[in-house]
Amino acid sequence: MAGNRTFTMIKPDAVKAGHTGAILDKIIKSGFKIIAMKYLWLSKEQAMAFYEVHKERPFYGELVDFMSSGPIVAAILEKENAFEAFRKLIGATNPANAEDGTIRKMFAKSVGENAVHGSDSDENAQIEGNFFFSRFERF
Ligand code: FUP
Repeated sequence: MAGNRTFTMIKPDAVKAGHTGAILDKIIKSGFKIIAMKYLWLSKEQAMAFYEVHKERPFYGELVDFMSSGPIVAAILEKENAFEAFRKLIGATNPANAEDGTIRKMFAKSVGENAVHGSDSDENAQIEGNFFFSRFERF
């Protein structure tokens, strides 16, 4: 089952720009089922904890500031080979390198403000989903 689930966030840039509905529509039409979802505003401390794996990277401070700059949508998604299928749907980290039709190509502004997050492994999908959702919030 773990291999069939991934975790995503619609980031503050995309929420602010009014793309939440269009992005959710694209996710659902691409065959992902929403297992859990919430709309929330991360504190700086929560963003720091979520991105702790990147704490030595030069962009960590900017990333934390950006991710706590406005509300986001967090969700657990289900589909066969979920994390790989979803990474394909969102496209490259830098939207300049993302393929046509991908979410980042359509909605992202830059490598920092790149509209969506998608887990990069089954293990991280589970860790990240658990960061946001209890078992009573999954359907
Ligand atoms: P991705 O898995 O595609 O989200 O990309 P990474 O795990 O490499 O990076 C995590 C987040 O850090 C990205 F979504 C945006 C941010 N980032 C930057 O701000 N600058 C960079 O050079 C690389 C990543």
